[in-house]
Amino acid sequence: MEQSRYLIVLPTYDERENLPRMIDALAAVRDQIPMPGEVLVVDDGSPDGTGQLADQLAARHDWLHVLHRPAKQGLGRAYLAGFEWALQRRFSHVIEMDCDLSHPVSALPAMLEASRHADLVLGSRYTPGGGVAGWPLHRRVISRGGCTYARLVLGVPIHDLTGGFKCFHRWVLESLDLSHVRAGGYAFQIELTYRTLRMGGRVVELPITFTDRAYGESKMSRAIVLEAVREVPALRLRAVRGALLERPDSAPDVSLIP
Ligand SMILES: Nc1nc2c(ncn2[C@@H]2O[C@H](COP(=O)(O)OP(=O)(O)O)[C@@H](O)[C@H]2O)c(=O)[nH]1
Ligand SMILES: [Mg+2]
Repeated sequence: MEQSRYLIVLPTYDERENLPRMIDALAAVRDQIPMPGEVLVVDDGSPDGTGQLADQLAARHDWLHVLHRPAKQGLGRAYLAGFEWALQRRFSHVIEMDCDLSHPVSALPAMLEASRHADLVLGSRYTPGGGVAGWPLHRRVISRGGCTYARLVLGVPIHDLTGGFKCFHRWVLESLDLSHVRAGGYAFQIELTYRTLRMGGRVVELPITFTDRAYGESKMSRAIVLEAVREVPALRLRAVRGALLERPDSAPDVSLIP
């Protein structure tokens, strides 16, 4: 790939109030990011009209695109559709980011800078310097507990395994065999990071402060938490059985990428 170029994938479901704010913030930070890039909104037919609003915004910004999917299928499926879209085009880096302003847009330049020396950069709440603002106690406990549980069961030195702000090098997504990704919610994030590590990918945690959404509703549910509780040991088991792809020959030396 001759030039580095990022794609930010923004999954949306009923984010009418957040989307324009998010796009304004992304427009403002573009100049500070050390490579050119674009943004893809993946909307699952939001009843509140987020998809139509995204189309209107895309008419104003040539770097903004919209993928419409007919029904709500969960975060994981939306990301997989976004990854496929990215891999069909010439993007060298693919970023996951929530569209509720919880992930700091101001961290994007540092994230892409860090990606020069990593195959996967995680925006991390639980590494020194990171944090969470505005979450009630029960959400803090679920999130911290979930990360510790996953870290111990999988035996990996990662502090934030469930976060949804991360930057993949293209080769990682090309090598992961995305058709075999099972999980949909938090477990989706855990699965992708774990499989990247198993493949020999270099994973770096970049401290970020996560801020609870000011508008709209969280789509977190009991089912999403339970899926993670179930899927984490299942993932370890698949790894033990050799059912996860490890160390493909295709891994380039990322230090060669300018
Ligand atoms: N396209 C799509 N986006 C979703 C779906 N579920 C959640 N999202 C989006 O994923 C992001 C994170 O979801 P959110 O509810 O904020 O999760 P939380 O931060 O863990 O509470 C937000 O931008 C949501 O709009 C879904 O089923 N489809
Ligand atoms: Mg959120």
